[in-house]
Amino acid sequence: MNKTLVIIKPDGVERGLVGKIVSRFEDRGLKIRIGKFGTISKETAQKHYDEHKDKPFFNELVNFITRSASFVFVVEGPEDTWSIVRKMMGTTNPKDADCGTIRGDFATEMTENIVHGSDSAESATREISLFFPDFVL
Ligand code: 3AN
Repeated sequence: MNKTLVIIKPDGVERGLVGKIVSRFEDRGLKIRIGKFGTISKETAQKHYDEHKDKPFFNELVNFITRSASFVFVVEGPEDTWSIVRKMMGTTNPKDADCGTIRGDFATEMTENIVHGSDSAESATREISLFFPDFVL
């Protein structure tokens, strides 16, 4: 089995979408393996978004994801589960996201795009270790 990390970001939690979003993954046949609610620390957010540290929107990104509680969880499924989850999320910019995807159904703004999902098998391993260091992959 194969695992990936998903974050329902502060906008998704604030809008009460956690149950609906988790249900989509479960309805698809994916399993929720471990999860936690809480406000992500600045330090963890900076590590998580390290690849964007030189981008002009980096501070906005860190401030947004640390503004209130997120629901961070590990999803398990078949090979390349990260890719299944990414398709279910829709494109990064919700304006372009297809209807039927999470972003296409629940979001319109790039800055408030509801969910994060690891974008490769390597990212999934790195991000699961960052948020769940005691979780055995
Ligand atoms: P994704 O969340 O689809 O993996 P990434 O990793 O490219 O997308 O970007 C991480 C986050 O950074 C996005 N969720 C989005 O909120 C923000 N972001 C990406 N590109 C831009 C941009 N050009 N302007 C503002 N925010 C951006």
